[in-house]
Amino acid sequence: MSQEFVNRQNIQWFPGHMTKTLRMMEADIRNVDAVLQLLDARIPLSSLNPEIERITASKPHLYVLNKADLADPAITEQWIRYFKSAGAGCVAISAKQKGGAAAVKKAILKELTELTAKRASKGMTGARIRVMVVGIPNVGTSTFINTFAGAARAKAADKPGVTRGKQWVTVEGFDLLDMPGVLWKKFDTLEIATNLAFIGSIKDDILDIEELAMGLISQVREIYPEQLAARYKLSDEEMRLEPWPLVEAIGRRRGMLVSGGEVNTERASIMLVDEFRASKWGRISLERPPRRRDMEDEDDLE
Ligand SMILES: Nc1nc2c(ncn2[C@@H]2O[C@H](COP(=O)(O)OP(=O)(O)OP(=O)(O)O)[C@@H](O)[C@H]2O)c(=O)[nH]1
Ligand SMILES: [Mg+2]
Repeated sequence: MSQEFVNRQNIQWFPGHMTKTLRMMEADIRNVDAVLQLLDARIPLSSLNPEIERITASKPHLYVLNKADLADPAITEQWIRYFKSAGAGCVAISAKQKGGAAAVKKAILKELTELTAKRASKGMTGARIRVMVVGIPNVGTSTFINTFAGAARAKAADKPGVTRGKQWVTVEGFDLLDMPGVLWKKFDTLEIATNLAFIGSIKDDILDIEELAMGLISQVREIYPEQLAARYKLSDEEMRLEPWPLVEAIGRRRGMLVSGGEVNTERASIMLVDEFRASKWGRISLERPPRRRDMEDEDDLE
């Protein structure tokens, strides 16, 4: 199937302010002790920004698989093993829940034991730990900072591009630097681009919502057929429909008709994408870890 919605050359998913953000990160990286890179637990590798990796490589680094409440828990476990086996610090959280912030705090302190010991030996016990919090648009950095701080200190909302400038938030023992979400210029594969579009990190108004919905149901039908069928009460026959008639069938079932009895496919598509993002289809991971040679032996033991 053609996935034209992100494949067009003229799509501006890398607007000018993102270049500015990357420059800001380059300048501020010197002033922090560690980096928290938030990834979306549903698409950990597709949401891993290679530009952020490059800029932050010199600092202790922790990967936070956020929105774990929306992802398939069994797959998230596999991802944690995947990152850890590569020697990277990794925790899975839901930034909206207090427990997530506590888990990250513990992991940062573990990552920085050397630094805190060094500071203590110099009598610098009061020095706060400075952490840059980064990620792709809409991944939840501002929400995370608010939960960590126990108060709404950074603006957060259900769309990409909410944070525009950087903002320091001081919390007991920590200075957290909230950064605008940022993408990168050229996605290696179309799959990365579509995954980012599905979870809402690329502005919807530059995407074709009907193509987006068709792409999403096609992909989820492959990996979680029961969940899709259950949500829209689809028969076996309907589950075998091409994506377009399938969107029509779902829209008709929901009574989304225009005069003349045709299905309002735009409305149906918006509903489908919204319901997926609100996890009405259940907990879904769109990406699975690639198999690593060093992990295969471990799997055999299970
Ligand atoms: N279900 C769920 N939703 C979350 C979680 N973290 C954040 N969100 C929601 O995701 C949306 C985006 O959150 P923000 O904190 O504004 O994201 P951001 O990374 O700061 O985004 P930009 O500033 O736009 O780059 C909001 O609607 C949050 O409520 C999570 O762990 N689980
Ligand atoms: Mg933000």
